[in-house]
Amino acid sequence: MNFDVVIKNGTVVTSEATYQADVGIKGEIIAAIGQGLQGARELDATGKLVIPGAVDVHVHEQMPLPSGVVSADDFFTATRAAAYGGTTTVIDFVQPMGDESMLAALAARQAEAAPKVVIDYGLHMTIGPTEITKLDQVAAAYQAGCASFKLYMAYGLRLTDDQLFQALQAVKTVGGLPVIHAENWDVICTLIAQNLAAGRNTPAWHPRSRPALLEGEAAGRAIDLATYIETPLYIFHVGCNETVQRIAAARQRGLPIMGETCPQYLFLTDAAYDQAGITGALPVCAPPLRSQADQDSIWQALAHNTLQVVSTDHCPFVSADKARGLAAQDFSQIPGGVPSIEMRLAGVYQGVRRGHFSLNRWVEVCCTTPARLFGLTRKGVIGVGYEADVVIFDPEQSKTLSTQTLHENVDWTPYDGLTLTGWPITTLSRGEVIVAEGQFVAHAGRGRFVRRTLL
Ligand code: DUC
Ligand code: ZN
Repeated sequence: MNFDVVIKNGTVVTSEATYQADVGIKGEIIAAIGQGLQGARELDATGKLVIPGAVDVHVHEQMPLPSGVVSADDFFTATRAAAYGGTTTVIDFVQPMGDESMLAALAARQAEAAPKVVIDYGLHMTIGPTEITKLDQVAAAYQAGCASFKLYMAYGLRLTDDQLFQALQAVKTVGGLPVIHAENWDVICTLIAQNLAAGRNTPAWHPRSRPALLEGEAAGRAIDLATYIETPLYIFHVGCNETVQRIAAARQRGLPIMGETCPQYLFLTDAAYDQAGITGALPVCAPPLRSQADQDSIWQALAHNTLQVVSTDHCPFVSADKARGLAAQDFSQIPGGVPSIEMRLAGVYQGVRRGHFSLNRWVEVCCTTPARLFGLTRKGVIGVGYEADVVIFDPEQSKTLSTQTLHENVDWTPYDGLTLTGWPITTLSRGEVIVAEGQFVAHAGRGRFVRRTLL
């Protein structure tokens, strides 16, 4: 058999095994894995790792905030940066406004994404307070391919406990996966007000207004509601040991509770907020960065499968937008979010280099498990019949992160000066080379919406 593309002489790494083999691709599909394969185009991967395209299940592209500020990376620049970083599928969000139906909001979001996306994408459906009267639409959203539903316990989209309870019931009824932002919003609002009233208005007071203990409390409350309703629950952006402990306790009881962390919690700490001026404002995100002890706990939780996934919560705002919150002398007005979409795969690879976990676990948390949990049934695996989303990863190439070396559409990075060893050099999406030896060679609009269902 002659293949369209063969990746030759590489070390294939899956979530289960590591072995030398060629990967043969026909059209959009992996057609063979074996020795001595030949193809019209051959990519030499000698000395390199050949892994599934990475899956980032938590990104916010061109996301408008109520203040009118919009996150800086749009569907093109974010997915191009993702491709550079070895990510071949992202999942963003739909947020219905007012009395807009879930399906109308989905169609509008797809229309925004379609001309711009470079890689394949899915969408979570948001159930905010205005959707509590629309819970009869959850089935239609699921049928349309939004198999996961975002629930907030913070911000204007915050659901009260009774609303959260109803939303979890509705998602359970259709077999969807609820995903949750867990923080204690009432206490956060009180602490912000108290701190501002006392003149404590700098970014250093951002983490002090969002205590880890109460993030754990909120996660525990959500877990208890999900447990009572008998639905699985996936907890977003876990950055503190308190939430890790809640998830661990639930999993020890055999409950289907899952969690992700993000690179910012693996590489940064809350000391970043103590820096003067804009430097301390840039890394404002929620939940906030935590202590070194929390960071150590998160690496261990990934290693021991208390946390199953690393996503990014990629949501950068340019420094001028961050500066406006600072100028208002109110840390709570600094738009929250950091860029991580490009460095995630290489960042998590440092866990292999540092001895925290194996190559296979790295692939599991970045590629295979996110695909499996979120219904991307043909992605996240190097296997015959799967879509040929494949990355050639150079385990020895070092990259020092900066706005010059990254491709995100934002004028700062929280990882400035961080050197990572191991970097993706070539990325294929459904058999098409979209990044070749570090050069982006694809075009906007080639990505497809993936309709997801959970079996
Ligand atoms: N937290 C952030 O910091 N940004 C985007 C959304 C979120 O939950
Ligand atoms: Zn988010």
